[in-house]
Amino acid sequence: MTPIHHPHLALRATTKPRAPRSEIRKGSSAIRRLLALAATGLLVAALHAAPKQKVIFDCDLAGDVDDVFAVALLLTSPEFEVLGLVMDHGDTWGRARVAGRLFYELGLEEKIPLVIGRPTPGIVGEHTGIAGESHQFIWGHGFEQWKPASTNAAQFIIENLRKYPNEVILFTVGPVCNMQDVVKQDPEALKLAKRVISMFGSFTMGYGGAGTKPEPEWNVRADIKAAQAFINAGANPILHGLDTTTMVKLGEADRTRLLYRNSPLTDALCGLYILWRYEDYARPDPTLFDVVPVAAVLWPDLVTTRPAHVRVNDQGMTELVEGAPPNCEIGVTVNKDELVKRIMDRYLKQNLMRPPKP
Ligand SMILES: [Ca+2]
Repeated sequence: MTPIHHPHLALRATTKPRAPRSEIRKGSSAIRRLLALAATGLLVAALHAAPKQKVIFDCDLAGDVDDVFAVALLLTSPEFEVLGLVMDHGDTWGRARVAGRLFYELGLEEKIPLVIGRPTPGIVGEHTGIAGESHQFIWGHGFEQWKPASTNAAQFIIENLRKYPNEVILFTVGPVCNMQDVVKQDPEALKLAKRVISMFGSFTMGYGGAGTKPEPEWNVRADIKAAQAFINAGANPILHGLDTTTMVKLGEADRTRLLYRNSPLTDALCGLYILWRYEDYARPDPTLFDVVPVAAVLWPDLVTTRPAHVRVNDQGMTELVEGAPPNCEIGVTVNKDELVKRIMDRYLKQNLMRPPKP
């Protein structure tokens, strides 16, 4: 909101009573300015009163560490009404236990449904048996004060998209096994989302960033058949692939700030981060892939996208078919430094906690 101590207004306040004509004209311009400010204030108030954006967040929490940073951004953003947090891919029950503890620590377990998707192997179609635990699962070991929603993931997503047509943003930031189930059960459902926005694909660069070749991105590679069903569902998703995510890192200075903040949310982020560091592939500065789709909704000025036609081939490559009618939008650029600055503000300035017992 525009500050009350606007320098021009302060100047007018000191104007002498017997003002010459030019000063009177300036005075009327000050009134106009005041009216404009009042109108701005009304606009800001109207924006605050606007209904929250309904979202469903489908993720593979406790796999890579970026999911929990994305969930933290969702939970610290008053712009959103989270209809449900949905677990996808691998050991979905183990993931849900981690999410359940996070909700409990923040006092959210009665407020946001925790929905469990179909458990799967690590790489669907290649591995057999359900995927094993990651080190972050330790954070949920022995924690039983959580309860999943009574519906399965596909039912939950279909029911909410049909209940609120064109109102819900559906985020997917894991392999899209649940989306495949949605498409099978109700081929029209995804089209009822206001927008489907995903961390998905690799269009002009690989995990190494600019100058590296596109490669099969994990959310595609982990279940290629599901990825093909998803991209062919006619939902016109926005896809933030490696091109706008792989360069978004959380450096040491920011991790130290999270550590010193010492709130339930930041402690959870730090605890899960340090468990994640035991993974073979983990490096000190985590890549915040999954944060980008959420940040792109909060702050559209930080990203650019363009229409594209994407085809998922049988090796998990997301190929751009130039000249074909668009079936999605893809992320093109991201302002990574400003994005990290803004998400850090959200993480540090929140005070989410369990309400004390009466
Ligand atoms: Ca993920």
